[in-house]
Amino acid sequence: MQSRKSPLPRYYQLKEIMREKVTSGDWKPGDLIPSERELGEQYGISRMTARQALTELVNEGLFYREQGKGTFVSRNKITQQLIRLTGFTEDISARGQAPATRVLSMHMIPATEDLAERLRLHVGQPIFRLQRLRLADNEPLAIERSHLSFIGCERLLDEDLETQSLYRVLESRYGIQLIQAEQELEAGLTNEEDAKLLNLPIGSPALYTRRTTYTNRDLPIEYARSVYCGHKYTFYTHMLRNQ
Ligand code: 16G
Repeated sequence: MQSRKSPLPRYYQLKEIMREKVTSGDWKPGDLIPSERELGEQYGISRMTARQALTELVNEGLFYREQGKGTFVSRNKITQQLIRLTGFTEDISARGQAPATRVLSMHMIPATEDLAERLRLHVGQPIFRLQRLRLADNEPLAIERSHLSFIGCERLLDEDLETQSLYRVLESRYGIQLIQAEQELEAGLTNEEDAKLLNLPIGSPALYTRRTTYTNRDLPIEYARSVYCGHKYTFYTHMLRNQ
């Protein structure tokens, strides 16, 4: 460590050293950071101090942890713009990355009170429920839990939704025009199930979204609840002040 006499706390000094390694390109996105023990030995500090520095940089988003593997330098975040209504496949392809999907489950369920209200249905009406893990360049980014309702939506059970975009299937196969959506964003921490699917430690920062998408007849067609890895996503919006 540079100086024992420095008035700055030692974990803070280590944080700045590590930050500098990232800024200078010494440590690159995706690189494994030395362990607490290694940092402790290298800088003559305790493991606790090293842990505090690492944890703070994880919380700031500069590093992320992978369950059982260690701490890594974060990659540039994926930006989802919140201006045009686009789907996951379009967003990821627009970045030059390869989108992929793992269908975790799909089945018909009866509308609960909450879903019935969101999709303007009666309680008990059939809903197509689709749970997907979404990946970019083979890295898990999000879990999307979609609920769809339209006449004949049970035919979606026969679609291959691992290789096809849902928005494309709706538009080109079913002639459904997607016009607008409402979306809410909330910060949270991953629970055990989501952390496992996203390959993160339990309690990692995540962005929770709820999106309702409407057709040309202003009817809600999809209500999706999604979880995005906090360290991999930025949401972008552009605002105009009323003139
Ligand atoms: C987005 C939507 C999701 C939709 C998906 C379609 C959110 C919260 N979710 O990720 O509702 O199902 O795009 O993507 O933004 P796809 O066309 O690639 O299947």
